[in-house]
Amino acid sequence: MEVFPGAFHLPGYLTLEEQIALARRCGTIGGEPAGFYTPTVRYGARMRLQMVCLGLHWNARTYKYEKVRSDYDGLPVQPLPDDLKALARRVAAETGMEVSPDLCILNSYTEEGRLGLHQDKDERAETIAAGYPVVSISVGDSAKFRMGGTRRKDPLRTFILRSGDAFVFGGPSRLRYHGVSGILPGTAPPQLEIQGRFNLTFRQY
Ligand code: MD6
Ligand code: FE
Repeated sequence: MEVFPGAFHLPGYLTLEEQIALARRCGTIGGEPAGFYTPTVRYGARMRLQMVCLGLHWNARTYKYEKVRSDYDGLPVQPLPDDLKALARRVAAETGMEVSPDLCILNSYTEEGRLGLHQDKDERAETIAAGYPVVSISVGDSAKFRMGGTRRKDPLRTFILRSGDAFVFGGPSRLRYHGVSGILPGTAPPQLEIQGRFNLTFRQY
């Protein structure tokens, strides 16, 4: 369903089996040596989530992408697996959009997790101008996801992102402010056997 021009919420995109497999996968990726860590942003604040990037690393101090985690441990970033790339392409195609993702940011939230209001604007200017979408997939606990306009002060709408939901935002919505204002504890399907929430955002650099 199109929630803003170029922004689509696809509830229940993944089957329960796919959610189980993806949740496991996220745990495995996060447990690798170049796995989950808590980023510290420019002004010294620790983010209220754990992150691991695939394909290209997002440096929380410079807001730039790089091949090694120079703001944390210097380890080379893990590659972005082809099947995950293909999954993101399929989601985008479902909304009539096209994207060739070369990186993914995987976030892990506990029940206290949050993500402040932000724009995704650290990809190449050409990519953003062309409106290539960011494709988001969530598994685990539900999240309160807020989305506004292209100015921080614009009014916000809240969407509940549940396990298996996809969210795509591109075209004229590519630079809308958005964030996660809270996690709804204990809402993950029990078959996932996880607490908390994983969110993957696939992007084209
Ligand atoms: C999250 N997602 O859902 C954080 N960004 O945990 C994002 O910040 C995000 O969902 C760009 C596009 C889709 C998203
Ligand atoms: Fe974002």
